[in-house]
Amino acid sequence: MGSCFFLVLGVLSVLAELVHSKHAGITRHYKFDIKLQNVTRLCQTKSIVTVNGQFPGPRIIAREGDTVLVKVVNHIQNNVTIHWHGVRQLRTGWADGPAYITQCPIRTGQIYVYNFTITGQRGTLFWHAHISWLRVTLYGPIVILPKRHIPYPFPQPHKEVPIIFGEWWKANTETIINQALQSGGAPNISDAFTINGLPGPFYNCSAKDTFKMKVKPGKTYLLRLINAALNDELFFSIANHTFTVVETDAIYVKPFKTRIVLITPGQTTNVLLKTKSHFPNATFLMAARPYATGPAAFDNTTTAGILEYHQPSATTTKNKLPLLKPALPKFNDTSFATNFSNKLRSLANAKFPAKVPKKVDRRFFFTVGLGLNPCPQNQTCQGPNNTKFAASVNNVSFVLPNTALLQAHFFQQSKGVYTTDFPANPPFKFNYTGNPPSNIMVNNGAKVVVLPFKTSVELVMQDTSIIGAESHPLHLHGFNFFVLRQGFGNYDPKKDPAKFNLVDPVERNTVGVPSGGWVAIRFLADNPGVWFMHCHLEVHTSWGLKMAWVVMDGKRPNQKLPPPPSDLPIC
Ligand SMILES: *[C@@H]1O[C@H](CO)[C@@H](O)[C@H](O)[C@H]1NC(C)=O
Ligand SMILES: *[C@@H]1O[C@H](CO)[C@@H](O)[C@H](O)[C@H]1NC(C)=O
Ligand SMILES: *[C@@H]1O[C@H](CO)[C@@H](O)[C@H](O)[C@H]1NC(C)=O
Ligand SMILES: *[C@@H]1O[C@H](CO)[C@@H](O)[C@H](O)[C@H]1NC(C)=O
Ligand SMILES: *[C@@H]1O[C@H](CO)[C@@H](O)[C@H](O)[C@H]1NC(C)=O
Ligand SMILES: *[C@@H]1O[C@H](CO)[C@@H](O)[C@H](O)[C@H]1NC(C)=O
Ligand SMILES: *[C@@H]1O[C@H](CO)[C@@H](O)[C@H](O)[C@H]1NC(C)=O
Ligand SMILES: *[C@@H]1O[C@H](CO)[C@@H](O)[C@H](O)[C@H]1NC(C)=O
Ligand SMILES: *[C@@H]1O[C@H](CO)[C@@H](O)[C@H](O)[C@H]1NC(C)=O
Ligand SMILES: *[C@@H]1O[C@H](CO)[C@@H](O)[C@H](O)[C@H]1NC(C)=O
Ligand SMILES: *[C@@H]1O[C@H](CO)[C@@H](O)[C@H](O)[C@H]1NC(C)=O
Ligand SMILES: *[C@@H]1O[C@H](CO)[C@@H](O)[C@H](O)[C@H]1NC(C)=O
Ligand SMILES: [Cu+2]
Repeated sequence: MGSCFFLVLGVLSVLAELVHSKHAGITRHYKFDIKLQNVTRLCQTKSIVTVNGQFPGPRIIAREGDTVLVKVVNHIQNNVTIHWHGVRQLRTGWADGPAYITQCPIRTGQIYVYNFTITGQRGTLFWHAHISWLRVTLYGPIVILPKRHIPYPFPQPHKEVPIIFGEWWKANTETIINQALQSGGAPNISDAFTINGLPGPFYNCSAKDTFKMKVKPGKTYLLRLINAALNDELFFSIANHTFTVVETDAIYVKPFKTRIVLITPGQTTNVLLKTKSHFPNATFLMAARPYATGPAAFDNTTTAGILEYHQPSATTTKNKLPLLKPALPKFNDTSFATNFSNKLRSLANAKFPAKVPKKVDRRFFFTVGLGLNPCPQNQTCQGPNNTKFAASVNNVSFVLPNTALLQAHFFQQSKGVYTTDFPANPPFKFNYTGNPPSNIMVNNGAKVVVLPFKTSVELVMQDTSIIGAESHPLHLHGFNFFVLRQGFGNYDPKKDPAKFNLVDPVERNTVGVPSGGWVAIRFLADNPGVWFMHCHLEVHTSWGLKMAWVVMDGKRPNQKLPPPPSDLPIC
């Protein structure tokens, strides 16, 4: 399915690379046909939305400095957009993808060419649909290799293997989220998690749908881990093996060893896996299951794959080898999560400096968490006490407009689309991690923060215990940020800043706001456009845990957002 096409593309890319100077990047062309495909999982055949009939979708492979052109053709009845998650999109905000933020949807029969250059990033990212819940099956890896002749800052791996986690529902997920938003209740939880699209042996009728990674003894493999699940952070481990974490969100980190990785939706983590030096007398399971902190029910199942050693001499019979299972933390092991997050540090060396903003122009304090909306008068609702579930940032539950914010901004037609009064601080103070206030109703609207070009921003995000404390993986479009510190309870603006790490904080695009705690980040707003920020638990995004930053043009021509491409979809 399309593999021949991609092989041809690959050969053309290599040829182009040979004739091209080693400094400038090349242009890589992809075509994404959005179409339905019948797929069988968990004893059931289901029609799912795919790119080119593939599930998971095709890999985008590029080098740092390359331009990527993806022609997306929508052959299905749903509106579609694609987001290149973590790609900075320097002055190419029109190619970012979130529906009604940077573009109107690509409608049935329409075409849109995403055109962006990968600058200053190398590692693993991923692409996914960015409208409603279509990303449940519309996702795939983005592999960004270093520039030619530039080595990794770690041993060259024998092989590189993307491992992309997904979440699977037997029912139609568009029906599920539409039902939930209508009724006000929580959406139905998933039936399985997947590794490269396969649930693995712990589910009914699923043993044949198990990801197998064949390895040789004594080699180093680079696993490109991606969490593309909708609603669940995941613990991941391989029995009897240790990982060395070398990169997160396409930024190198100081290497450290761990048997278990925690990865939130929206995060990517590159790890080195050194295989055993001799053929072992066992087969090893790799497994992932949720880290779940919230009050709601969650999918408490385990997805698994197999790490299979290639036998040099076929003496032992494979089937008789014992199958070893990895030990994973308890579903609510927040101390593991905290220890793991605190180990992540930027390389912060001469080649890969950590450019932490040292001065701060604007400080923001955002509460993130759940809330409620009233039930419409003629309806009964399934949220608590006949209400509708909502979620908010500083008590604003974001409502998507019916045209794109970026167009409204660029053409100075914001009236009736968005307002610029997003609060820099919570509208009322309370003990955020203690007893919630009596009124937990949210405000609804499309409010943004406007930032002059190159504003240096410090943002503290504080979880609330409204309805229940919960870890929220917040994702920022258009920027990486530095994670200065995290803590529990209420952030203390007098004491906590003294403990900020301004030397080697990890740089990323998605960070878990700790359950019942806070996280402080900094970023430099040097990319003009409109940039979405939201919880990457899709259920919370649907409930309104999202907002946008409008970053104004700078004075110089190369500090301005160019006009939109001529094929940009309109509403
Ligand atoms: C999927 O299966 C259904 C029912 O068998 C069939 O009608 C449909 O044409 C199939 N779709 C595709 C894309 O193969
Ligand atoms: C992609 O964008 C660049 C400018 O950033 C432009 O020069 C080029 O023509 C565009 N390519 C296509 C196919 O639109
Ligand atoms: C969600 O779950 C409820 C309760 O089990 C069920 O009645 C409903 O049909 C489910 N929704 C979908 C879309 O499957
Ligand atoms: C598998 O099927 C059995 C028998 O139908 C059922 O009891 C069990 O709950 C199923 N397990 C899962 C994980 O779905
Ligand atoms: C795997 O780990 C277990 C527990 O640490 C140990 O008992 C066992 O010997 C190991 N097996 C192999 C083949 O490494
Ligand atoms: C391999 O393991 C099996 C089952 O645990 C055992 O019977 C066999 O003796 C082992 N072989 C070797 C060479 O260790
Ligand atoms: C999750 O499943 C495990 C068994 O796999 C069980 O021990 C545990 O109690 C379950 N936890 C919850 C919160 O359902
Ligand atoms: C984790 O969940 C268990 C119930 O399965 C509960 O007893 C325990 O207190 C929870 N731990 C934390 C840290 O919340
Ligand atoms: C409730 O009233 C609104 C406005 O009058 C109407 O559009 C909607 O269909 C009604 N919903 C139900 C469930 O009756
Ligand atoms: C629902 O109402 C009960 C009784 O008034 C109250 O104790 C509870 O906190 C309410 N739940 C929520 C989520 O507001
Ligand atoms: C906030 O609430 C928590 C949990 O109830 C409590 O331990 C803490 O002392 C409270 N903090 C303040 C400042 O009241
Ligand atoms: C697709 O998007 C357009 C523009 O926002 C909207 O008018 C239309 O109703 C949407 N169509 C569907 C099927 O959702
Ligand atoms: Cu969330």
